[in-house]
Amino acid sequence: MQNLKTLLILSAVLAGATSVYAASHAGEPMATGDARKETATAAAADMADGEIRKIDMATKKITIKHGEIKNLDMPGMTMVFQVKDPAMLDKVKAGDKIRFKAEKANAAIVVTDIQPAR
Ligand SMILES: [Cu+2]
Repeated sequence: MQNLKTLLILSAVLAGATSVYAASHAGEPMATGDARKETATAAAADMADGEIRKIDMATKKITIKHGEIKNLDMPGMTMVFQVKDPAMLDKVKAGDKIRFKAEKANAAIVVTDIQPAR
């Protein structure tokens, strides 16, 4: 019975990840080939939920109240991130709900992708 429960939870998680992928990539051409598809799905699964608290154009930093960031093993919190490309800050504003990708780069954690949340 325990195994069945685990399987159901796992299925639900996988279904959720798949629908997030579909939603965030709507309008983009579908990747072709299994290898590319797996890479894209893994990247989507690395996206974390967040809400923008503050954008500092002068220092190119963004404050995000974020949920768990699985690829960084980080629980939810509010923190300041650097951004990979300052142009990313032009598309968003304080209060926006987003999905974003953050990666460790040297000693800093850098936001490498921001998408509007749906
Ligand atoms: Cu954090």
